[in-house]
Amino acid sequence: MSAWSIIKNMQGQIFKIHSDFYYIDTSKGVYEAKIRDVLKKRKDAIVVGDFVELEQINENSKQAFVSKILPRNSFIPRPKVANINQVIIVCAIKEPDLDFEQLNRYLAFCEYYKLSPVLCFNKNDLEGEEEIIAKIKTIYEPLKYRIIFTSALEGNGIEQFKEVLKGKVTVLCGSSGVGKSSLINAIRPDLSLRTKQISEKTERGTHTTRHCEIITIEKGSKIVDTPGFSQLRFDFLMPAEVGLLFREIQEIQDKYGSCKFSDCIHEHETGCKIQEHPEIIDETRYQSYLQFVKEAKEYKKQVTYSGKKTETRSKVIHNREVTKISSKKRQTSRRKNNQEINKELHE
Ligand SMILES: Nc1nc2c(ncn2[C@@H]2O[C@H](COP(=O)(O)OP(=O)(O)OP(=O)(O)O)[C@@H](O)[C@H]2O)c(=O)[nH]1
Ligand SMILES: [Mg+2]
Ligand SMILES: [Zn+2]
Repeated sequence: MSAWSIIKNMQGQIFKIHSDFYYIDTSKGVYEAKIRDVLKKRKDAIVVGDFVELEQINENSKQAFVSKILPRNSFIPRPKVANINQVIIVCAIKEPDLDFEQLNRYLAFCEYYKLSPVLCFNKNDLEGEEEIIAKIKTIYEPLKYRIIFTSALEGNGIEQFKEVLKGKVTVLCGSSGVGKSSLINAIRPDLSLRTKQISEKTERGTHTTRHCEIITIEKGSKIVDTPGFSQLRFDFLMPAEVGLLFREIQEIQDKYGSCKFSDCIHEHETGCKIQEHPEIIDETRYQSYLQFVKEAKEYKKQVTYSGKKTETRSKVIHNREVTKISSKKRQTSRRKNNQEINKELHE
């Protein structure tokens, strides 16, 4: 038996990936692992948060090989992370200026991936933004999103932030410089995560955090720090699906019935309930909606030309029937996808 032969199999969760090294949390502590050659082809398919099976090199070593990826409960592609059950969307009330469209984008993504979002408005120690705060409350409170205001710097709202994390695996999303790492440092100063120095300007495209990493806050609560990102686009679904990602659009239809045309995209069709009740949807939300529809139209055009619809590996919200792809078809294709990954991993 060679020194590299498998002693035993065990399971763990990847909490960090640095180039070819996978850091795995197991009941026996942290292991540093490489992936088996057969998995290399699928390297991109292995993400932080994945539960994996490990082959231990020998009893005393903390080095191992990842030999299998276990099925996921959830997955989001940007930031790439698996098995989370909550998203906190972090925005700053200023520095950088609050971008409502970006916020609506993150929210719609969460709805798409069926992950319950919490809105965290950070830097509320900065003064002179009462109007923004009032606007936030007017738009998002009626939508029943949980909202917290925090200051990572001065500590207000940090207890509430901690409360939200209890018992969950939470991913922090939000543009660069809004204070995601600073919020984690506020609840766990011992971690000393790298944050942008005050002297460094918050410029778009410069990221202080470079990798996703799962951090255990306390037993049962984990948080994923991620680099800021802003390139989310709705170019993977049909225009008629975008309305499913807006709670107020769903509410209007529940209250006043469906639009005249079943494929209504609430733009300028006749008999459109959304346009008949503009008081129910905030103007900035509606503008964001129209922008996302525009992106989805590009996708529709592509599909029409190529005749192929690329299936994404996620589910659409509220169990509503989605145009063209039935939920059953989605399920089989998701299952097939997982099977294919695992088959490839084992060949
Ligand atoms: N005034 C004020 N500044 C803050 C607050 N939180 C963070 N900052 C500052 O904002 C800057 C960016 O904070 P980071 O924590 O690095 O932001 P990030 O979201 O992790 O950024 P990336 O890692 O690039 O995605 C730093 O200079 C922080 O000191 C806050 O509550 N109030
Ligand atoms: Mg950071
Ligand atoms: Zn309509």
